[in-house]
Order: sequence, then structure tokens, then C-alpha cells
Amino acid sequence: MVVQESLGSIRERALAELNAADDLPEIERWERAYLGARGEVTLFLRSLGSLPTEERPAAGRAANALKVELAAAHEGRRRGLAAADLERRLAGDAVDVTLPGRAPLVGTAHPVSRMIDELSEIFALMGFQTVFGPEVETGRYNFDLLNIPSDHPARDVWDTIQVETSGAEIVLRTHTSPMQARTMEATEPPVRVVVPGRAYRYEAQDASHEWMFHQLEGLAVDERITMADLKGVLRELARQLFGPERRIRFRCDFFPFVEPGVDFAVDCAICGGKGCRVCKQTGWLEMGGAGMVHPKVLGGVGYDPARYSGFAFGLGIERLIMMRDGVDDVRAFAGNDLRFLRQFAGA
Ligand code: FA5
Repeated sequence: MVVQESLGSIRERALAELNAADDLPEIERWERAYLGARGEVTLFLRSLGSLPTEERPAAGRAANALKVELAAAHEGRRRGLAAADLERRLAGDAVDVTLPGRAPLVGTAHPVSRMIDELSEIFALMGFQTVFGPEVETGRYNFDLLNIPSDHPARDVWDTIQVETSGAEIVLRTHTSPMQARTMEATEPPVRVVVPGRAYRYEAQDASHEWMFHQLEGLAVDERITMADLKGVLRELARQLFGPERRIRFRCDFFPFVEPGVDFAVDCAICGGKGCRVCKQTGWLEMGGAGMVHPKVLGGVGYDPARYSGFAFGLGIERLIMMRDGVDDVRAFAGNDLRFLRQFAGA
């Protein structure tokens, strides 16, 4: 009787504590306290030997029944808590599939690349092919074949980034003009090419000068090419880029590889030529240098200057974008500031 009573009170206490346990670690502690190697029920079973012989079978059955009952209750409670715990965690991790997604960052072509594409298209419609040339050049193509003698200041080490100092004159090209001779050497007239690409100069940087920038070279060589052709092509370029009303201006300038040489400008589209902040009150925006290919350049690549004539021009691509889109510092193009670059996205 005593045995039954004490088992009864263990049972009541155990079930009450089990119901009160409300997380998995507490349930594990409970299991150790009642059913573990030193648990109350286990110790009770071990102590059966000290009972009088006639009480042992009934006490053993009762204790085993309690052990089975408590083990089943433990398992039921553990599963219930585990399921509740899982549900709680799932609710915390829930994804609201109705929320709008995050827009991925989409890259866009650099404004210089866009301008190169645009220029290539404009010139393709006038029959010019786009070609590319090496950025590391020899003195022969960068200077000699362009009639720039070795005592010309442009050959001075201060203007040119030298790649090789051992004697051979290997430089980063200072303009895209070396492709004039390279193109003519590779083909017979007629020639009509434009050459976009990088140029490098050992130059102090400021709002309108970079040490690395882009140019677009143009070259046309055939029989009877005249300055009128040059003017027509550049006027068409100015109109395509800046609008149908645009006029262009030629002024005398000197480049050793053209004769005559000019600088060319377009009348300012913002003020219509009256003078404003963008054109610095002059009414004109400078686009680049141009002229008729010098007979020495034609002769240097084996063309007969008595039979063939041609024109060439070179313009600064960053400066064109600056004029058209109102950018006031050339350093912005290579500055890696996404706020600047994004303004051109989709333009
Ligand atoms: C030349 O480079 C000649 N090769 C152009 C030429 C070609 C003349 C064919 C005749 C026949 P110039 O140094 O002026 O010329 O440069 C041409 C253009 O490149 C300039 O008008 C300017 O728009 C751009 N440019 C020159 N230097 C820089 C610089 N440091 N930073 C940005 N743009 C520049």
C-alpha cells in the first residue's frame, strides 16, 4: 500500500511537471529526473529488492507500468513542443511572396562608348568604315610618318608617355593619327575610315585636359578629294550631333601632317551663336583639328601625291560629349562616380 501510494505521488508530480515544461531543454531535464539512470522511477525499480518478497511482484508491475506511461507521456509532450517550436520558427522565417522584388542593378554603356557608337553610325552613313588601331605605338607611326620631325616639341618626353627607354621609341600614342599611315599602308585608295580610340599625353590634368582621353580620327583619300569634301563631311557631322541648323567654322591652324591645316568649330546650339556660358561668350564650340593630308604623308606610305589627295580630321570625344550634354569637367569621364555615369543611362 505504501509502495502504491508513493508511486501514485511520483506519477502525479511527474505528469504535472511535464505539463508545465514548455520548452525542449526543460523536457530533457524532466526525462533525466524521472526516467534517466538516476531518475526517480529507475531508482524505485532498483530498490524493489529491499521490499518484502510478497510485495515485490505487484510493486514491480506498478513501477514498470508507470515507467511505460511516463515514457509515452514524455514522447507525446516532446513531439508537441517540437512541432510548436517548428511552427514558430517557420512563422518567423515566412516570406511574403506578394512583396515586389528588388530591382537588380543593370549596367549601361559608358557615355564615351555610346558616343563612339553614335559617331560610327553617322560616318557609316557617309561611307566611312570604323577601324581600330594599337594604343602602344612606334615613333615611326606616331611621329615620323606624320611628318613630325625628331626636333618637334611634341616628341619631347614631357608630352609623350614613353613605354621603352632603352633606345627604341615605343610610346603610348598621343593621338589617333598614327592609324592614317597604318590604314594607307594596308590598302590602296579609295580610303574612307574613322578610328575611335584612346590617346595618352604626359599632361597636367584640369577641367579640360586628361592624360588619357579618346579621339576619333577621320581619313579619306581618293582622286580629286578637296577641302569642300572635308567641309561637307564635318558640317554633316555637326548637324547630326547638334541639330540641323548648325554651321561650322574653319580657321587656319598648324599640324605637320596636313596642308592646309585648320581647326574647326560648330556654332553654339545653346545660344545660336550669340555667346553664352557654354561657348564662353564666343558663339563657337571647338571640335578638333583637320586639313588636307600632307603630300609627304601620302608619299611616305607609297601613295602618289600627284594622283591622290585626301583630308583628315581628329576630334576629342570627351569634349564632344561635354559640349552636347553640358559636362563641365573632363575628369568626370574616368572618375568612376556612378552618379555621373547613371545620368547617361537610357539617354
Ligand atoms: C591632334 O591630336 C591631331 N592629331 C588632330 C588632327 C588629326 C589634325 C588629323 C589634323 C588632321 P589636338 O592635339 O588638337 O590634335 O587634339 C585634337 C582634339 O583632341 C582636341 O581638339 C581635343 O578635343 C582633344 N584633346 C586633346 N588633348 C586632350 C586632353 N588632354 N584631354 C582631353 N581631350 C584632349
